[in-house]
Amino acid sequence: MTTEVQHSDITHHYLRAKKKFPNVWCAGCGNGIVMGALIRAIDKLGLDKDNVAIVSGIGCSSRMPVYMDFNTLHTAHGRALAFATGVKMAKPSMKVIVITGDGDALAIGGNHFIHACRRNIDITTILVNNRIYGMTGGQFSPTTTGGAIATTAPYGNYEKQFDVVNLATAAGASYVARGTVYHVQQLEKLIEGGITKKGFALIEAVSNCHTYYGRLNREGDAVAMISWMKEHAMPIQAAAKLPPEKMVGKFVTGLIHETNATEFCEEYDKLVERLAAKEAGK
Ligand SMILES: Cc1ncc(C[n+]2csc(CCOP(=O)(O)OP(=O)(O)O)c2C)c(N)n1
Ligand code: SF4
Repeated sequence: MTTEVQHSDITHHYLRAKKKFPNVWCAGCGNGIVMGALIRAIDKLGLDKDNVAIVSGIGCSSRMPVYMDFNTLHTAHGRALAFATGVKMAKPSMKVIVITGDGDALAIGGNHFIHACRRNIDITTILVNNRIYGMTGGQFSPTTTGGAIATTAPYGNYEKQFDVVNLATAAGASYVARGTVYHVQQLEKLIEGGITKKGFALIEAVSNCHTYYGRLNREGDAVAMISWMKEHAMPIQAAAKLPPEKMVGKFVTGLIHETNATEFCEEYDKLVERLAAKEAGK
């Protein structure tokens, strides 16, 4: 933890405040809330800035590493996890954090996503789920709610949506959580847990794109969309006590799945050791 920095200055200490601001996000976008939660989680864990790499693809949420003063890679759309895997393999001691959108991670990057979970590589992924392509003007994504309007679904989206946490759990991730930009302290804690977990960690951050999703679906402005999260999120402990009919229309938040499984970089190191020993005739 930085001792010379006052709590109120924490975010600025970790931002490229003089070079990269003002930011591109619409006023009220959840992306800034997620970025603040990530910064506070990193500060709380006392991580050395030089030992953190933040990687993203392309999208509004994927702009985050541009603003943050760490080792950062703003890569190609959908390819954040492929680049992050390379960073982690080259420097396993580094904390590698991926910021991605629902389109970036689950559409063009869907294959990278499931295989990163399957490999259980020690990367923390924060998937900002605003249920739409924000940056390119509101096209539907793999998490757009069935029936919802998007610029590419003017009569309503007839595709089924992914449940991100179920997908990550089934694919083999070690730590799977869901938070929202309303429940910011919980989100911060979930991110902290993901960073400290050995193996692949997925934190879905339910966020708002009022500019496209909210406007097209008459869900209102940022305040209305974030208030909706307050009304419809149910902590996993409370959800477990409720009958199914009380959960209709609600979604579960918190740490949803955690397991200890072999981690990719460690398995790779063991293989290298084994082959080196064999070559040395041991
Ligand atoms: C290879 C490639 N295909 C498509 C695009 C166009 N593109 C840029 S951002 C984006 C979608 C972003 O949506 P999402 O990942 O959900 O992030 P958000 O903007 O909503 O945060 C697309 C399709 C691109 N930049 N590169
Ligand atoms: S377009 Fe949507 S996701 Fe992008 S900055 Fe604006 S509100 Fe946020």
